[in-house]
Amino acid sequence: LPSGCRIIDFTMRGDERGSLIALEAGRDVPFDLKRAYYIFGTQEGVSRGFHAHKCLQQLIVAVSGSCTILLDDGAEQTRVLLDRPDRGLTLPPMVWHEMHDFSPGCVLLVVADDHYDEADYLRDYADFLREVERRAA
Ligand code: T46
Repeated sequence: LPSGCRIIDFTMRGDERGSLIALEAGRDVPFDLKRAYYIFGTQEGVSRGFHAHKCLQQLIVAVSGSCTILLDDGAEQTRVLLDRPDRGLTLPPMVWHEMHDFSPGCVLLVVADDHYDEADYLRDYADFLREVERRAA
């Protein structure tokens, strides 16, 4: 996995009624949460993402269904299957990510350490690579 990307297995609060998972800042999620959003109803054959963040830290969970996430730190690409509601993937800044192969009914829950800010996105791959090089210099 790219540096800063981590798989986190959540504690299941299950009983005979079913399951519950809680995401608490500093305990289950390694940053303070300011925002949650969820992605659902993705049309068949559609891919999403295709950007990196300059500063934002996020954690992504397939709470239902599955998809593949491609992670790219500018040097290497890794594919991770998100297919468990009890497992999250941290998405640090400066990792280009693309979500592919959405299963029907896939619901992705994402928590983030800041509010939505379009200025934090690098949506052009060449710009992303330039920023990777600038930060390495
Ligand atoms: C990310 C991946 C995993 C808002 O107005 N507020 C929000 O909090 C978000 C996340 C999006 N938007 C608007 C911006 C666009 O007009 O919703 C629209 C769809 O967003 P976008 O095309 O960026 O969606 P994805 O699925 O490509 O990317 C999203 C997140 O934006 C992004 O931060 O890391 O999921």
